[in-house]
Amino acid sequence: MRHSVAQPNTPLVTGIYTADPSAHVFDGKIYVYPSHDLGNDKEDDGSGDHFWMEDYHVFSLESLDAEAVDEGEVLHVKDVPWASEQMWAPDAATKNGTYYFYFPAKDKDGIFRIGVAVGDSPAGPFTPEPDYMAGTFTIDPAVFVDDDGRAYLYVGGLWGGQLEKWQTGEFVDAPGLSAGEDGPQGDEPALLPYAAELNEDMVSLAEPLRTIEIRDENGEPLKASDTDRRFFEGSWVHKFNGKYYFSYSTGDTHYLVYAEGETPLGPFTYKGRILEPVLGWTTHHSIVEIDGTWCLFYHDSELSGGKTQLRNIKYTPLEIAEDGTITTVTPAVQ
Ligand code: FUB
Repeated sequence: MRHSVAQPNTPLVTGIYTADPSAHVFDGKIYVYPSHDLGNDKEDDGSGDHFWMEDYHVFSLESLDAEAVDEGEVLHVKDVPWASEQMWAPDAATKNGTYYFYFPAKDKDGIFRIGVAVGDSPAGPFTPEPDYMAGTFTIDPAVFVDDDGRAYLYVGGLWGGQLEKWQTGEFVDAPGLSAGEDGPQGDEPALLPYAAELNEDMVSLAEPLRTIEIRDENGEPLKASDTDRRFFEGSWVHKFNGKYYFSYSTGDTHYLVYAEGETPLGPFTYKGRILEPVLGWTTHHSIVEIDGTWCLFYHDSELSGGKTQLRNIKYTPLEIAEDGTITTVTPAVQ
């Protein structure tokens, strides 16, 4: 497998297509947990069916200018008893020397759920739990472990991520409607991501998933029509100078943005834009401090010449002011 020496704003991995990078420092080493894009020829109809993934590879880097080493396949859909397809954006966390790999996939009924797989090493392999995490739905799991050891799971995605289908608390399919038409419109409050604290075991929810509030500068919920700022997918949480920052993708307007809060579960107030649109439809990220440098890991479609379903992960240093304000990054390739 080919891999590259890491440089800012340059594909970290060139031998396979990768997306949705969740980066962490575990045991003094950088680990990146991305999706593995295989792609297919389906039209982009808003359902996300053109994002085709069957397995996960983990990449490790000794430093930000070292080679990204492919640690190999760490989990495959065929080894997950409850999953049928679409192993989308994952994340990982650790507690007491054990590593937990969180991933979404469609269950046998075509409903996105969140699974967890467990291993002894950050490089995997990971053994999946026999069933998905009870009470989970939708996509893009991100796990934040606070300084006190308490861990929180964040999930959610519009359109192909199925959030619109959970508005009643039950899964209600709305065939015939195209992307976004079955969600709130205009001045109605936008749909929100969900989160819950995890149990000490890291493989189950300590409470039902609940929505995370994202407010505007007047304390009002962001509106459905506010597509430059409302949540679409790709949750991430980082802590900076005692405050919590919930960041996400705005999807069809292609920004990465962030909101600030006093607790891990919010409420959060919209604060600004992290990344301008990249080449390709999606953008999805993680934010992590590495040896004193805050970094944004993200993806674009540079290697495939702009094919949205064939993406590559990158990183760029982030400038964060003392008050938590992030300087907006304009990608080198747009
Ligand atoms: O990679 C598949 C989906 O595309 C992810 O789950 C979304 O966040 C978007 O990047």
